[in-house]
Amino acid sequence: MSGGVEHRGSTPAEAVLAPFRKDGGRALMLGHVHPDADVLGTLLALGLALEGRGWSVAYGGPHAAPGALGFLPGIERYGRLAEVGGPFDVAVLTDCPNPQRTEGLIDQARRAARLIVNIDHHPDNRRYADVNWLDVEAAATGEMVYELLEALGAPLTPPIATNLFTAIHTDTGSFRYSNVTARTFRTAAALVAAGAEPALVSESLYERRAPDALRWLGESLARVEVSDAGRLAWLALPAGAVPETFVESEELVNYPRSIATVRVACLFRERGGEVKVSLRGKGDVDVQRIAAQFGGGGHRSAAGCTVPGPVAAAMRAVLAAARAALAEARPGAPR
Ligand SMILES: [Mn+2]
Repeated sequence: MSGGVEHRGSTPAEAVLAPFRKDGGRALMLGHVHPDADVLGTLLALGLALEGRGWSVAYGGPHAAPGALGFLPGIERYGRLAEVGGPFDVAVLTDCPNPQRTEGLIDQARRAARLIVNIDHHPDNRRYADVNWLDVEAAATGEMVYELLEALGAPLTPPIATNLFTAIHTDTGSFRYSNVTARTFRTAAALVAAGAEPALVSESLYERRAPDALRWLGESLARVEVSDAGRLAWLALPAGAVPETFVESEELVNYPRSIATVRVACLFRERGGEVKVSLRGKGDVDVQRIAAQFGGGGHRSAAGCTVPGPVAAAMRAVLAAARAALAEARPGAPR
């Protein structure tokens, strides 16, 4: 799968720009499993920019967009794809480190598209495309697609700006995480100037809970456990404990993360025979290395994996790995 062009850094090279330079063409914007705002916002932003230049663009992936992101402009274009269709001049994957996260759609895309482009900020990206643009310094793929559209001279319409602003907003925890840089704010400022509305995005993301959601939140938070002198905290949700749609719409792992002394926070969600694990690190623990031990991936401070159930067995295995990571990490207060 390797052998394609690889470009690293914050500015797109000509090899990255060339596929999008012509006026008119056919493109596929291909998402991954359980799409979040970074993948959806970037696929929509790039797709809308191409549509503005006369392209015909198809959008979709193995799962539909979550209802909570229904406010993203153009989201009605995105849906679950059984087949990718085609033919396409180019198929684009954003924020997708591993092509297996398309659940097989990548294989159809390779047959249907003349060129596959991979745009991503994950350090563990597999470089699976014909053109691979990787910027591990970017807080979100949203920052990269902003640079791409600037380099192409594409107009930043309010719908495009809102998609990219939301992508950056969510991947930075509302501009709070350690991945935030001066560049993040410069990009966000340009997007707000172009029509993204920060208050509207925040309200759409965080203030649209159903009344029942607070009861489910209470049920969930009552399950938080803390150990290892406060350095390890987790929240385990056995199958059926709270509705799946509620869990999908909340970043529950942020609650154990919010404890002052915590350096590794975990969320365990049992469904089917599997347990989905979300990991967050504060300070000097690299949670990507914990996730990688179980076939998962992500970033230094935010990673995930899926391990076999039941939830008690998953917790034993992952918490043991987390304790080992804590023991290895430099002593000292969390940053
Ligand atoms: Mn991302």
